[in-house]
Amino acid sequence: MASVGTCLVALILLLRSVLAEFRPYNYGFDIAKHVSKRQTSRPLVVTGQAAEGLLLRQEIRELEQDPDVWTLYILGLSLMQYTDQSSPTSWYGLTGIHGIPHKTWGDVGPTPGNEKTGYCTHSSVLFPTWHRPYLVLYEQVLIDLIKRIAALWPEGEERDRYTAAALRFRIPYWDWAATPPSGQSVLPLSVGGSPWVEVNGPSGVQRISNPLFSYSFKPLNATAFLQRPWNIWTSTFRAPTTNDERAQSNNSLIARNLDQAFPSLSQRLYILFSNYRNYTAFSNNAFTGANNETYDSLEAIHDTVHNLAGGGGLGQPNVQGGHMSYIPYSAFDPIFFLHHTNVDRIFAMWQASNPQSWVQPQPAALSSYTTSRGQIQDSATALTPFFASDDGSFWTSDGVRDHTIFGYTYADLGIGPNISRRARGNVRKSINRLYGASSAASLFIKASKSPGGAQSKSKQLDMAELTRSAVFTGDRYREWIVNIRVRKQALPEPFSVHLFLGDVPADPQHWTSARGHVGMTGVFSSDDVYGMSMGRLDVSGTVPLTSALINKIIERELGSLGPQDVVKYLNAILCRRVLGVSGKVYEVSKVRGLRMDVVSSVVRAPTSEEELPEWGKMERHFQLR
Ligand SMILES: *[C@@H]1O[C@H](CO)[C@@H](O)[C@H](O)[C@H]1NC(C)=O
Ligand SMILES: *[C@@H]1O[C@H](CO)[C@@H](O)[C@H](O)[C@H]1NC(C)=O
Ligand SMILES: *[C@@H]1O[C@H](CO)[C@@H](O)[C@H](O)[C@H]1NC(C)=O
Ligand SMILES: *[C@@H]1O[C@H](CO)[C@@H](O)[C@H](O)[C@H]1NC(C)=O
Ligand SMILES: *[C@@H]1O[C@H](CO)[C@@H](O)[C@H](O)[C@H]1NC(C)=O
Ligand SMILES: [Cu+2]
Repeated sequence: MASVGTCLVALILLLRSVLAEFRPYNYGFDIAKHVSKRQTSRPLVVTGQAAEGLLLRQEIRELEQDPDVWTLYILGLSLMQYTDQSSPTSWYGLTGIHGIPHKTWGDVGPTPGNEKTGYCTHSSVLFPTWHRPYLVLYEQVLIDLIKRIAALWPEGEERDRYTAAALRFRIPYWDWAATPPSGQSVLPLSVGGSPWVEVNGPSGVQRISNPLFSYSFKPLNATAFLQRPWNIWTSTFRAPTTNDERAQSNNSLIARNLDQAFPSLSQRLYILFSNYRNYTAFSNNAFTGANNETYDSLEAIHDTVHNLAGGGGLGQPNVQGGHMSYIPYSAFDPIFFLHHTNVDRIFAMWQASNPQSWVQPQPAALSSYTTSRGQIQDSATALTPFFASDDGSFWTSDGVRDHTIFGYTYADLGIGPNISRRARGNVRKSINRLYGASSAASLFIKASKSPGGAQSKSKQLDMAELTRSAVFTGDRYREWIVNIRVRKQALPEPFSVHLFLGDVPADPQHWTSARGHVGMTGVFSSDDVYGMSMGRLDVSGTVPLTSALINKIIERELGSLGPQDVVKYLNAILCRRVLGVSGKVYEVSKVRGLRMDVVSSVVRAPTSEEELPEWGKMERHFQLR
């Protein structure tokens, strides 16, 4: 009897946790229905929260330190996900703006020929600016839900607390390039740790499905989801374990890969902030030929994170990537907005450092719902479907240039709308602190702060002393980069290019953990089924080599960062691989338009935290074959 009883208890517990995966918070009445009824069909104007003051969008781990705000965030997301899919402000309605289901939002119809794609703009000068009002719209809807939820607590001290907390909320960002707190992964536990979460609410503590872990379609519209497995997967996945209905997310795999990737992402950001002064080059990954000194971009770095967050082919053999790895499906995964809020933050930081450079007219490289390839896009192009006012006008890049008009900012900028010299100093400090660690520049800043002596106990300083003469000549050193350029649609699936110094394991599952893995860049392409006309577009990205080379100097495998040593060394040892997000390894010579060059530039190291490295002209050394 006892064992039957134990089994029963175990069964009930199991059932409970399975059910919890598909359970919203129970308010005691059908709140989701209530919410969708109140949402009217007139165009929703993107206003932001300026009327309520300027607040910080915080890093997700920081937001979690404010338990009341965090509770409301989880409840708000959950409610949005359980709001009827036909509502334009439901999770499905908002995330569906980006790609699939290729549906008109807010009565903003398609231009002829572009019915079979989404509104998002990629490989375009509008990439950073289009996503800005998109995030504001999502933030605004979420804040509205949060305020309503706070009002549902019975009158009293608790309700007052939550009502006050609702006024402190702005959407968080996820910094995938900063060193995570000690003992933690780059992937926050709140996002990848568990499919369910215990949360307080107006009816007490309940266990609900974790709205940051995945989104479950309610229900899945298999007609709108054009291909397998999208039309059988009823929720979003990261590094799915199978291609069929039994799929589950493997977040530990995502976490492992992000932990191995962040030093490279961090170097790329550091270079982006110090050497990219032209908005056109900074903003997007289209390779035009005019930008051949600057192969990287905010978008290319962002693509790499998409690739990794979906699984990127680095998981189980023959299993494809999850939603984040594919443009048309990526926005459904709750990590999408966390990622893009960080992209917006990097954009704002870059703007503060480069206040003069802005959107210049460029032909669109891809089609979107309201844009045809080749159409000229400029700073006054409508960012559809984001209404700026009741009269039906849309936001433009010029209109969203100053993000503070929407009532949010980021701590890295210092609070306040003024992009002043002080703000620029703050930004540079943040950049050095968060992303400078893996750069030779940081060794120089540290070394010049404490020249030798007692403090040089830190490992990094010792390394600095050891490698100083091999790396620096005065305050100059040489940065090494691999420039990568490829046809966006080179392969039938999104893919990534990986670089290694030395041996490459046969199984891609072991690539990122291989000793010689230097970095990767992701190409976020998509099939012609998704109507973006990627046909002839070339895109570019980079993999920085400098910190890997400095490690080789420390290991005494390499003499110096000088071209006479490095070129010979790289020629002998640098290997590349191309990996589809399905886990398929492609023969490099068969990847259309793939060209990779090793380049370098002499850089002047900064002497204080308020400066960034100054880059010289890019020199091309050799092409990888
Ligand atoms: C499902 O998707 C199809 C194709 O996009 C669409 O015509 C149909 O209205 C959708 N069904 C629902 C219930 O939204
Ligand atoms: C998830 O990925 C990890 C790391 O690659 C692997 O060890 C583990 O077996 C995977 N889990 C599942 C359920 O496939
Ligand atoms: C920025 O780059 C674009 C495209 O390469 C070019 O047309 C423009 O002149 C550049 N702007 C400046 C200020 O150099
Ligand atoms: C950029 O293009 C010019 C002209 O084709 C060439 O001379 C130069 O080496 C290129 N620079 C790089 C970094 O590839
Ligand atoms: C903004 O910056 C300008 C130029 O540095 C300065 O003159 C002005 O006083 C600043 N305004 C505020 C509100 O800080
Ligand atoms: Cu994206």
